Amino acid sequence: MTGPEPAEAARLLAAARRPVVFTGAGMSAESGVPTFRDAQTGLWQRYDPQELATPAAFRADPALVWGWYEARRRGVRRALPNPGHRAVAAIQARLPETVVITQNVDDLHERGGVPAPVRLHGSLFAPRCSACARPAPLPSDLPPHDELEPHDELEPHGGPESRGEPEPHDGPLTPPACAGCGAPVRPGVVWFGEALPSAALDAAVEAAAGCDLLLTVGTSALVHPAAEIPLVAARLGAPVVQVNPVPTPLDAICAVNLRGPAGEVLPALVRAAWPDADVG
Ligand code: BJW
Ligand code: ZN
Repeated sequence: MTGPEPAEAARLLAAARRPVVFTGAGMSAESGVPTFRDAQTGLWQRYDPQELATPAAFRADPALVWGWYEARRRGVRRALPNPGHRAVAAIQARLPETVVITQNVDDLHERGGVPAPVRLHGSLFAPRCSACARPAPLPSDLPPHDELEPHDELEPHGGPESRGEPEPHDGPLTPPACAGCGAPVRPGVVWFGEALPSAALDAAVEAAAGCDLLLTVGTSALVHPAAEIPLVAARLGAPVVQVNPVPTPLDAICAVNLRGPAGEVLPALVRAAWPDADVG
């Protein structure tokens, strides 16, 4: 990184004691996980959120919705954390009071070394009953990621899907029935019109209100209430540093805007803040 903006961001990070890292889909883009709203590649360019990401959509066609989320879950299983995820882990390793808040439903922060991110929009890996909310087991289509042999490890930038090859079982898939009440199991994510998990939202607001730096990475900041988290930090006087290749509605409140991909900007930022940092 060169120029005054990266140097200022590195100075703010080096001075922080309780940073918040707030992430969105762009954080995982370089791992091959599609974002939602990017032109050409975003999921909402190809799919209608009203038909896939609302409670009404699931009621209308549970197999369509379950099949789509299962295909995405399999895509995430093939993805690997990128250098940006590892840089976030390096920040938390350096500053143990760091709180990582993510809107992402993948598990790449965990696999990248952040054991317990605050999850505002749930997870692809926590299905539950659509009626009684009882947690349901994940369909056992593959061995757990930890048990993959090295030669089984799939490409970081997407597998067959990204090469345009058909996915096995892509398409509608009848969801399993809840072991308790028999109702269809649903993905454990937060759809439009649903409340965010209150413990996660409370933890996020508290962390943003108490932080001394908020680093927002790879989010369009269009989806509420998550998009308000950086605003809480800014309102209470914490500097906000944004990492995104393009402008967002947060630009105006940011002390520094670092235009670029997270997988390049974050490792450079960490190295600039702490020259001895291990960012892989
Ligand atoms: C890179 C990069 C690289 C690319 N490096 N960067 C106030 C105003 C207006 C509307 C509302 C409001 N309050 C609530 C609403 C309604 C609604 C909403 O916000 N709608 C707006 C879209 C208009 N919100 C809700 O419905 C929420 N619920 C709610 O409000 O409930 C109220 C309630 C209370 C009490 C009882 C009942 C109800 C729920 C929102 C749930 C969002 N769910 C989704 C889907 C999750 C499941 C799934 O995965 O399918 O969450 S939508 C989708 O958007 C997903 C994401 O987490 C979320 C945010 O997207 P994100 O992460 O910002 O991705 P993108 O694609 O938008 O942006 C990517 C960015 O990365 C871009 O900027 C790129 O440039 C950048 N990038 N490559 C760094 N390499
Ligand atoms: Zn049930």
